[in-house]
Amino acid sequence: MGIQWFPGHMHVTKKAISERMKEIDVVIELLDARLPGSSANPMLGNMTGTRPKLKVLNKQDLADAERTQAWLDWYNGRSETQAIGLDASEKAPAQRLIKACRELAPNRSGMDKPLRVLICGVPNVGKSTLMNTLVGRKAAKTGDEAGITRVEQRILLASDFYLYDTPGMLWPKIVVEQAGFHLAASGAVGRNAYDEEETAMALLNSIKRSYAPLLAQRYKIKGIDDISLAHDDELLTAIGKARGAVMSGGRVNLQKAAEIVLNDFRSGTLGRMTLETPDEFVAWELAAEAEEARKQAEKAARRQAARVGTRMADQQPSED
Ligand SMILES: Nc1nc2c(ncn2[C@@H]2O[C@H](COP(=O)(O)OP(=O)(O)OP(=O)(O)O)[C@@H](O)[C@H]2O)c(=O)[nH]1
Ligand SMILES: [Mg+2]
Repeated sequence: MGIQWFPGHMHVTKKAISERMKEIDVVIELLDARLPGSSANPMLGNMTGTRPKLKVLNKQDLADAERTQAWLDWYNGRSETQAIGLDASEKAPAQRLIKACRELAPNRSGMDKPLRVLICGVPNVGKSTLMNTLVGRKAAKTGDEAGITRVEQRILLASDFYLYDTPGMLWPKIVVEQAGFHLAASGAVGRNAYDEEETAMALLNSIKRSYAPLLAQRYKIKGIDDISLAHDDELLTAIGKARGAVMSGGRVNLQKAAEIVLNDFRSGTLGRMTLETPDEFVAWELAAEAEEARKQAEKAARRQAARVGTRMADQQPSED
């Protein structure tokens, strides 16, 4: 079933955003540039309707620059979206964002028709940090943890420019299994909703495909000839050994090894990397949809068989 996290407060946020949408002119969806497919909310299209949308690939400083460009080209190649890359703490690029918003709703300006922009995105992606950079002061609370912002907050950027910061939100069913792991690895999922060993292994699986040399460099792994072909548990064990995460008796402490890998990825210590390409993500989505359709068909067939069974039982002559 993969990782799922849609606690009650996200349900409340979803309702609040849908309600607020009536008076919003532009929607900014902040994506994590290290996982631009996995961090895109599939419900957002329905929630925002025809409003202009801007996808912002944030935490660009932690992502692979070449892949960020590939994702920007991919999003910008679709008629319904516009995308730009950003590092939420940098002032100058943030100004580009303000300009882009104004261009998306040129009819909104002046105090009687202020431009109203809503910022949304998965937990911990940097929404409040971006708000603070845009207004030039610490107006919203930030923190390296999912679920810092609890209620919507409106900030005046100028007398005719309102910004709404919203609490981080995921969606009720994450159908792409890799997306759940990538989100958890990035810090977008509450700590009790995922297993760290399993997530670290899934993360290593994504990293080793494209960034095996960075793993070799960071962990000085011994005993594995080709990291890109290693099994995920073998890799995690080797990392644990290399980093001294060993218990009495010599067994590797996989939990500790997993924490090391997750922390190194989150902080950027492992190097700049992007876990997915547009082509990979589209293929995962198609595979997940096909699997979902197969399950639904199986369920329908089971229901049909049960109905036929009941009908036949009803038609049997009674024994007495
Ligand atoms: N490296 C890097 N870190 C960032 C960037 N933007 C935000 N962060 C960090 O990411 C963490 C989360 O930032 P917040 O602004 O609190 O994220 P949020 O999206 O408001 O999170 P919630 O309110 O929990 O949904 C903080 O530790 C920030 O310092 C960025 O562009 N680059
Ligand atoms: Mg926040």
